[in-house]
Amino acid sequence: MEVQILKKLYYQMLRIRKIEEKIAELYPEQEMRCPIHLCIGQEAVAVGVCQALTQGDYAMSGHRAHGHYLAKGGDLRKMMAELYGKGTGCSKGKGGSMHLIDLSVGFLGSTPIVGSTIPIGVGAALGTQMKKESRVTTVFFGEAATEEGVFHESINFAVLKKLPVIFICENNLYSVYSPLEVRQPENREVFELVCGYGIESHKADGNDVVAVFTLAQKAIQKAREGKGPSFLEFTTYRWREHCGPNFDNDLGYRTPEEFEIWKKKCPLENFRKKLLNENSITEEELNQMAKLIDDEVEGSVQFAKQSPFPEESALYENVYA
Ligand SMILES: Cc1ncc(C[n+]2csc(CCOP(=O)(O)OP(=O)(O)O)c2C)c(N)n1
Repeated sequence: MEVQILKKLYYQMLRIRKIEEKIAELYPEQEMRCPIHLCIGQEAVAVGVCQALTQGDYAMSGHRAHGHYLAKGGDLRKMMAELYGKGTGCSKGKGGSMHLIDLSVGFLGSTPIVGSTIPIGVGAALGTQMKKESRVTTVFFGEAATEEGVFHESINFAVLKKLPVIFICENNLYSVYSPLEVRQPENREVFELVCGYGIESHKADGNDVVAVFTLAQKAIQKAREGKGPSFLEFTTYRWREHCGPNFDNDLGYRTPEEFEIWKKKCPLENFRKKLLNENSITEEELNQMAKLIDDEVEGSVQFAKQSPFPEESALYENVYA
């Protein structure tokens, strides 16, 4: 793989990690008043998939959307402003962390109702197919969304119509505090279950950004050629609590040992070592990247804090019900 792409993959992952760590650091100030679901530990899925998309392609997500929004080309300053509820935010300050949207980069939106963007993504793909556009739609969701009826209806319809849509399942093992064991029969893999619908389905290491990119690239190419949808399951792990900036390994629903095992599988750290070992990147370049990102993050926080709240007169604008 080209060194430029490898560097880009690392840069994008580091950017998401640093932004989210900054959010975690600032959240206790209580100036961001929306709930936040951090994707620290899961950066490789967002980056690997979005690197294989073009700007004209579409992406949708759910409550854990920061990484997907940014990897798809969303504007960091607008995202930060959104978290602070400001009028300069990507959803004009009315959405918060779980309602990010930027049509200019094909990010059609994210919503917190689990599984709810899956049929919307399928609808978007149907629209592009009818208009004979070459766009591909990707929908990101957690493994708990596959337990919603709408997921099954959506897959069936996408297969039936051969839609250019890729279902991206980030399997981080938990639905809030419920592990897979209490939700699914033993040894029943999601990616195998969906094969019954006749969809091409694969599972890969979601902490290996190159594996994600490679698999996504193939599925996207296939969809673009009109050969139908794919389901991709990526195993990964969220480091922080389900909702909020803290760590929750003391709650008892997952063990500190398990957390340590997954920390050793850090998608950034392992990729950084690999790039250094194969001389694809130098320490100096890594330092430059870190500096560039730190400056960008700092600028975005200042922008968000200094931006005004939406005007009262805007209360009913962009509201549909
Ligand atoms: C329809 C619906 N049911 C329940 C919830 C409450 N809820 C919010 S997040 C979540 C767990 C989601 O787990 P998963 O989809 O695997 O994503 P993760 O949080 O692990 O990234 C639940 C049950 C919800 N938001 N929507």
